Amino acid sequence: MELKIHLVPTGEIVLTPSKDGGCCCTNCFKVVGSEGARVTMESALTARDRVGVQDFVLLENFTSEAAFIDNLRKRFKENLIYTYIGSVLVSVNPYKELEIYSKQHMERYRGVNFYEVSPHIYAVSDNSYRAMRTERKDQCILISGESGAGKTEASKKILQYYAVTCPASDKVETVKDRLLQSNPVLEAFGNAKTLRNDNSSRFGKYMDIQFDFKGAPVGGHILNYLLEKSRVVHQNHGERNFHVFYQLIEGGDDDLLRRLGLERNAQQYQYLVKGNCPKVSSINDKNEWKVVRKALSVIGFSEDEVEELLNIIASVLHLGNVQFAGDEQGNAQITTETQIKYLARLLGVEGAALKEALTHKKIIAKGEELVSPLNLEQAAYASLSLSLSPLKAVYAGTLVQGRTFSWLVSKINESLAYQDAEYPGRKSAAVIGLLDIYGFEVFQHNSFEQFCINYCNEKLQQLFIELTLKSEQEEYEAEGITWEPVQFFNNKIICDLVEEKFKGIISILDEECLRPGDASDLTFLEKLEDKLVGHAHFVTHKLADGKTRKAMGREEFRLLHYAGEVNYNVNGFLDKNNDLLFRNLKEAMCQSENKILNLCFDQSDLTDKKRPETAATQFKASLAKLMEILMSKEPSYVRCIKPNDAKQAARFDEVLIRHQVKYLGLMENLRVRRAGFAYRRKYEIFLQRYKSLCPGTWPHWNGRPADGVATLVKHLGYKPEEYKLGRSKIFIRFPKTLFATEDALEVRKHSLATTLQASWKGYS
Ligand code: AOV
Ligand code: MG
Repeated sequence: MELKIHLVPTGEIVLTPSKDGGCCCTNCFKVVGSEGARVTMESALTARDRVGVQDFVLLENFTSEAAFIDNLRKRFKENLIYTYIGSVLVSVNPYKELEIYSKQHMERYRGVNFYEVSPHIYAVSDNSYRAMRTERKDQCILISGESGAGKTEASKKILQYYAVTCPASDKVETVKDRLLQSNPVLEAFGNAKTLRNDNSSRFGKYMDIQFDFKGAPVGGHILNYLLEKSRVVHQNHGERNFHVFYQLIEGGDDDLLRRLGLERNAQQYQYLVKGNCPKVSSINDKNEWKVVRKALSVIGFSEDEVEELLNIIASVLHLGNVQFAGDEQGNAQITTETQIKYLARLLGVEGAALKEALTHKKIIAKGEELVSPLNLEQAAYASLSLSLSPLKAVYAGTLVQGRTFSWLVSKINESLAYQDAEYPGRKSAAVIGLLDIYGFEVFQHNSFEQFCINYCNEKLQQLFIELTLKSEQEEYEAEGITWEPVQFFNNKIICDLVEEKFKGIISILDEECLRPGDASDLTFLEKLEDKLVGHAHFVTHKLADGKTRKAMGREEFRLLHYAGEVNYNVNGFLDKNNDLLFRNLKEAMCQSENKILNLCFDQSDLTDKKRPETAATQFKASLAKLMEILMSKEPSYVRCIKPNDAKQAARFDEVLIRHQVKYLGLMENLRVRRAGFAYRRKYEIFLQRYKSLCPGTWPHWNGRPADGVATLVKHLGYKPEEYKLGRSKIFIRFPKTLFATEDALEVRKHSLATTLQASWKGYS
């Protein structure tokens, strides 16, 4: 039988059956033997070796990537998915449920210092919470890692931790519920199955959790970033549309489906079968539908609003099934009356007006409206394989989805908004922000969306580099300790390549979008080649000397991202960046009786002469704002690693993991952390942990903690080159010094426990 020996700080030895092998704290080691057997200190220490070190800074060979990976592997094998690099949490996706998220586990981390318990997402949550409470400073937790690495799961665990452990009252309970329930709703409308992840976030999310002066969560606010709208009309092979469509079709009751004119068969809908995988084994759409319906009610959506929302969802599906044919003159005609009938009813528009909008082009020239029918052949020619009319339906579909999603977020924000009953208008005391964006992704075919997603990841990586290095440097300075800077790859060069004014890819793209005449995706690529050829992180089939690179397609450019190379196909870049809805479709939407659409498309859309900013420029501006928000807060980091591409448990793909360790800059992170000193701790905490090792400090030290630590380390025989005393912390240079102290502590606890047991025996 497998047992755990649990050496608690008071010195007792507790033998408990090991459940899933998961370690519950730093002092837990799995040992093999029968219950009641005597466990020697040596076997306990050997067990500790087996599970590796819980903080990479304690690795003896800290510059070795092999040692790093080895430690990660040892821990992963033991289901220890969390490891620190100082205060940064590294998390490896276990791809299976672990029993480490119970209420008891949460309690174990409450109010406890980082290093007293084993690494956990709850430790990071608790640490941020306590820092917010004691220092009254806003916090943020930045979760990064590639698609499928576990960011969204981590953010949900953090939210659950606050919901369970923070002080409560009736009103707070409502807010907690709403905060938690916002997840299933946003995931239904904004997540989808991709090749990388069955529940991939297709939008970026930053959520502020607002706390009052007593530390209770009292409100929240969500900022959403660029939804991958194009998914609504097209999915790559093996991928799906947003979950909500399948949930509705599988889970909606018969009456509802009848009202919406939908059949309970996803195969019927063009927009649901492009990826040829409407069913996914890991997803139960029917059950999820129930969860989402309940969540909508908890958040405070009225029955009418839900109905209007579902009308829109259903109409997107009908829109996808509208078909066109050319009449004798070659003009586009709609051949599917049923769809128009449903669309008219669901959207609350005139059927004739909708038909007209889908088959005609309207332009305003010199103040005059010109309406002309769309010619199917011309249109087909103009947009290659797609004819223009369905293309308009496509536009309507994506825009409706995009705007509906934004409406959904604003509605959730209304419901989460903090209102101080005594002092209306008073802001919450402090916030903890959670950032969960779409992870870096590379597919066979990468388009505008991947370009934006990967750019967003570059920005986040840059923030990580700046803040970790900067804060490290600041800490040494504040403590009056000299250090040597570490070389690292700064990805600013790639961020500049994308976003720099006039010279960057976004500027060049905007220029092409605004240029009248023959601007196309290919002319955009030519412009990129002209301006960027020779850049260290930009590659196309054209070489600087005018020759061509054979291995690359003529419609592609490659960016050498911090996380790897990605080839982007320029097809659709201009359209997606322009993000324009045809005027007559816009008019039709503005006339809609559907209240949500009415809010999403208002008349100013028609009268506003100013050209709206392009999608990429809006995204760039919103990211810049996000960086400002994050910079103004105290950050904590969770770096997520994906163990394999097969989404399987217990599979540690070393090549894949090594690649992530490299691009996440974890080795540099570790080196910086170790540049001077492997370990640092506030005097109070250090003294509390080790005071039993020195007669001068045990059981109490009455003077200044700094002097107590000085007495303690002198007694322990620390050599002058092994440590430094800063203003508020002790800095220890080598892990072995700390290991020796930790071992001494174990021995001390052991002997204390033996003494205790001996004395108990004496009583019995
Ligand atoms: P992501 O957010 O990082 O990808 P998720 O958080 O959605 O990745 O995780 C992907 C899947 O891995 C989840 O659906 C779970 O099945 C599993 N998983 C992740 N973390 C855990 C955990 N701690 N315990 C158990 N299973 C886990 V993306 O949104 O695609 O960038 O864009
Ligand atoms: Mg996610």
